[in-house]
Amino acid sequence: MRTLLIFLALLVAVYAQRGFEGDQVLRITPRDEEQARLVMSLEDQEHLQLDIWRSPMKSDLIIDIHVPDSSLQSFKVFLEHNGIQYSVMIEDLQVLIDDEKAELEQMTMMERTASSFSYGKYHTLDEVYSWMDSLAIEYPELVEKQQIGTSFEGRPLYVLKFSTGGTGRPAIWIDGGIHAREWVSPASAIWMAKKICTDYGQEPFITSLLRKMDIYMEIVMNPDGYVYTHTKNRMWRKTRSTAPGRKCVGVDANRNFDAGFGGPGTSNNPCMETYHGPHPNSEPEVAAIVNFVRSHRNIKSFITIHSYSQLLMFPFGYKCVHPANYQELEALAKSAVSSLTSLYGTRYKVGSICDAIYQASGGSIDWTYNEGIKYSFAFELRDTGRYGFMLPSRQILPTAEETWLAMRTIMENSRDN
Ligand code: BHK
Ligand code: ZN
Repeated sequence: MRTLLIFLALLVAVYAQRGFEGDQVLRITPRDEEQARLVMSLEDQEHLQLDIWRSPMKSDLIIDIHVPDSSLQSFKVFLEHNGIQYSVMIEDLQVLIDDEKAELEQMTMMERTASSFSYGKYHTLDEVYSWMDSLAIEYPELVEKQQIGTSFEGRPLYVLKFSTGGTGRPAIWIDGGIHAREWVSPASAIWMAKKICTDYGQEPFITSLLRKMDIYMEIVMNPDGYVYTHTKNRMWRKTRSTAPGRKCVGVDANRNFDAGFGGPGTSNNPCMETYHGPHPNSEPEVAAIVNFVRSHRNIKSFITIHSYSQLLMFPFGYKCVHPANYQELEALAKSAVSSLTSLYGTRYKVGSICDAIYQASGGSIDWTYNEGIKYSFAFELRDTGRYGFMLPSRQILPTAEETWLAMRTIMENSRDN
């Protein structure tokens, strides 16, 4: 009997999804840097299990923080005791997760019979990977799926190559899903991939661009993490790598590149969300990009897609120094964002990573910039915090459409320079 109970308990532990019942996301508005520091210092209190969704930025000190039900009381008491203002942004995180899950599992009759794909919904990794095959079959002259590596857990890392032929053409790189929980990033990249296909031969911009350049899209940069957000913990950010003697799982892939590795804005604690990993490129998902970029040698523009905060950023993040072509990057970013805003009025901020948010080392675009890719950009898509990482699927299409306008501006510019 006892062994049976232990066995059942283990079974539950292995298969259960992490629950977020009663968890809240609070928006904290510190009065000054002192208060912001005080709140941020609580992240080290591991028993509180605080999960920072948005760190204080240069422009405003707002902190969004996911607080588990178990520490909610004491955390609110702490804030009130210290006179720190906050509001509840998400009342019960599990409610949003349940809604999203129900929607994900509900497939319309049309999708089932026509095996078509809903661009306005979130999808599992399996669905994304079979959609890639369908796209390559539907547009054989334009799209090719290539494997650039293997994830820590053994999943293939795929890029879609959009090309009309030629050899050694200059190229544009776009990646999504480096952080697992930022679901609108791969969802938008999927829509953009389809957009490229349907517009080619119809619309002058993309048609002429693809006569000169190739586009590579890695839709899900961190597939292990992505699967984990679907099966175990919706709020997972990092990779899923482990190492002997390491207490916690995963590395922040956007701290693992060789640009100021281990510097400000990273953690050497493997249990933290910004853990930089044991050494640069330790993550196979990062090493795959590094090898790809190095061997391609002719990438003009490298664009990485995150969420959330509505920002368009460029180097540097590991140091607070402006890059040589700062003026040009800033002007280009402003023009890209004004095009984005023209569609639905969504407002973005632009700037170097350090100016726009905070110092953060080991990020992909700092490394690519230092490798000579002068048009290296990072998007933070919708929203500004109402839903954060739980952006409802009804916002996927408008997000993708507006982002595409900014993307076009950047691509056009890197083509002509
Ligand atoms: C983006 C690109 C380069 C450096 C930092 C960032 C901000 C990003 C991060 O890595 O901390 C914030 C984030 O995940 C939410 O998308
Ligand atoms: Zn991110």
